[in-house]
Amino acid sequence: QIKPFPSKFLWGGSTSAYQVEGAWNEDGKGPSVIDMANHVPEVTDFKVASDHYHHYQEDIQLLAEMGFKAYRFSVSWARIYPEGSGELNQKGIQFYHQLIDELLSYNIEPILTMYHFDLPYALEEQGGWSNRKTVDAFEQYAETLFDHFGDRVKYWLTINEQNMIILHGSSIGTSSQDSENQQQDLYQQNHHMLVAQAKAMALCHRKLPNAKIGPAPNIAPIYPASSKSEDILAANSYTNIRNWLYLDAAVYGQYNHVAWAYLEKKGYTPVMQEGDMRILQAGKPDFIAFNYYTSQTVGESTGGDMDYSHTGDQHETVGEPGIYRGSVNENLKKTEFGWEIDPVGFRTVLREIYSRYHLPLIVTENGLGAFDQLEEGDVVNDTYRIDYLRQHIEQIQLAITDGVDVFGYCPWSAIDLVSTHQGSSKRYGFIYVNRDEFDVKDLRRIRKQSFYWYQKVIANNGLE
Ligand code: BGP
Repeated sequence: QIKPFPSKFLWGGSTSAYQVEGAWNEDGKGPSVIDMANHVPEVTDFKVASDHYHHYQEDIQLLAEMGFKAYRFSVSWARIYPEGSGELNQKGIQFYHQLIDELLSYNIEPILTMYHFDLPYALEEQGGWSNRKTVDAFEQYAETLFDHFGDRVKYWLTINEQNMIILHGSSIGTSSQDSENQQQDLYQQNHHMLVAQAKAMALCHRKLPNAKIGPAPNIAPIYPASSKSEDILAANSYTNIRNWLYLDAAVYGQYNHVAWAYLEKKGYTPVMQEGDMRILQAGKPDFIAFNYYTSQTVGESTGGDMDYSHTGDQHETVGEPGIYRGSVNENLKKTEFGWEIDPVGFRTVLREIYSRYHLPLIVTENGLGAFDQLEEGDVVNDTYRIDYLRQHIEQIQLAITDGVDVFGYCPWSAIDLVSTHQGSSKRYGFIYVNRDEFDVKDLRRIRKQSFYWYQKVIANNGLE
């Protein structure tokens, strides 16, 4: 007997500030690392994006029309603190006040990500996350958000995909500035983020007893490339390094021992200040949010060479000489962008996370990037997206039937926005935004087929 979705299930969708808002230098916003990064010339930059900053009312009205119960968005840190810390930008505060009020006027629950890749550039210039002072800046920023929005925002996410920032940081604007020991420096940044996150979680609980807060990593099930014991061991190593390092620190306030042994072996261990472990212990999450797109497959790596193998054109370059190497999973189909599609892996990972941490789960990203076609009469027939989402929603329901506590699903993305790596032709939304890679056109909003389909799913509290 398949269990139904819980009656208060948070059906929604996700975006992030730099990918959707545009208005990159308006109303006092400071530059972020994303704005200042060397941009690939072939794809859209983030200056205008979907211009949600000026269209948010229209956009939220459309989300309400779909029946959204929740909307997960991020606050641009550099809109609140143009210099990263110090002087507050009232216009930035004002914008998010309006956005939150607009959501609440439709009974849409705001789910607020505090930091989604777009570190204020002023902080980066002082060393970014390598500099311990960024922890203090984040704490000040977190407190400001709690003070201004804590009366209306119940669900808080700390850092989006911290594990991806560390494992693939160079493409997200937080690459290491220390050329001598880049990897050690990245794990130093990671440690600072863990401390910052724990402080924010503790502060949230002190200031807002009714609020709930959690981390939002990208979690994938890791498969061994074969049933060979060495491949299984490699998959286990990678799971600990990629997934549990981050969640163990967030939930248990401890470094995962397998990941720590790896850091020691490689000489990457972070320098800690006295009391850091107590800080990690003191800030605990109320739930785990995570993003899921695909699984990963790895086999053993015997080489000490830099043979960096990777999984085709999937966005992860996976490999650690002597430990694991990425491998293609021949059993899975791929998206137009080469990402393997694995709905069953979603159920596996929901089970894995829940059995490991016993905390309620919310999915904060999941979706399909594709080249959508705008047809005559403003039609976007994105049946491939409907298929992808349907298959994943089916697996959530099976996981719920397995006993996993899942309280929300916010696919990526609520509305078309600019992809982190591949411009605005790679679309994820339920709502089409009429723009090209370089021509922003009229930015008109168009309901895709998936919009009408998801509207029914929500109205039905699940699939037919
Ligand atoms: C996640 C990020 C999002 C989003 C998504 C899709 O890693 O949290 O910001 O970009 O991936 O990735 P892409 O835009 O590269 O297709």
